[in-house]
Amino acid sequence: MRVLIPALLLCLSGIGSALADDLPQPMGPVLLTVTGTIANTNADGEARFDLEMLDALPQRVTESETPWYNGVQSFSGVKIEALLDAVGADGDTVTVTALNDYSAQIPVADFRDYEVIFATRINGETLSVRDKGPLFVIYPFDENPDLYNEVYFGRSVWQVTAMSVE
Ligand SMILES: Nc1nc2c(c(=O)[nH]1)N[C@H]1C(S)=C(S)[C@@H](COP(=O)(O)O)O[C@H]1N2
Ligand SMILES: [Mo]
Repeated sequence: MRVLIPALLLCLSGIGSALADDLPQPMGPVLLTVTGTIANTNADGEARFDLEMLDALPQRVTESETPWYNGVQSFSGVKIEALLDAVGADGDTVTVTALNDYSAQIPVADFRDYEVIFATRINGETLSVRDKGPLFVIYPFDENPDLYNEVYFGRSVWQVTAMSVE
């Protein structure tokens, strides 16, 4: 018994921290707020990210033609699948919402299948709001030409500020 109880407590606290982890606090301007079925937060039921926190997660570069810019551009940013892992997301769909209140529902499978990013930069420069930033959902169209259609253009939300997990 004397051994069992501490062992049990240790075990329970291990489970607790596996389920819910506090994220660090953003120090700079908050670019993205994540809500919904997430386990890891840094505010009341929300996970808020500044640029530094987004940059600390796994990144990738997508060189692609898009309907929004002339010719091939180099987009870089955080892998959305990694971001969902960081917040402990549990859901099949996300709703991504923009500054202009446009929103799109996106199946979570897309993020894994195509390594979709929230682009934070175009050709190494941070995306300004007038350049459809600060965050832009970018699919790797040139690697997957089948994606070059209205379905995926509609999921390519620019000026993203929020995402909820359902
Ligand atoms: N922020 C934001 N992103 C958006 C939209 C929008 O209205 N606002 N429209 C979506 C749709 S339906 C399409 S087809 C493309 C169109 O982009 P465009 O208006 O720049 O041509 O962007 C997508 N992303
Ligand atoms: Mo569209």
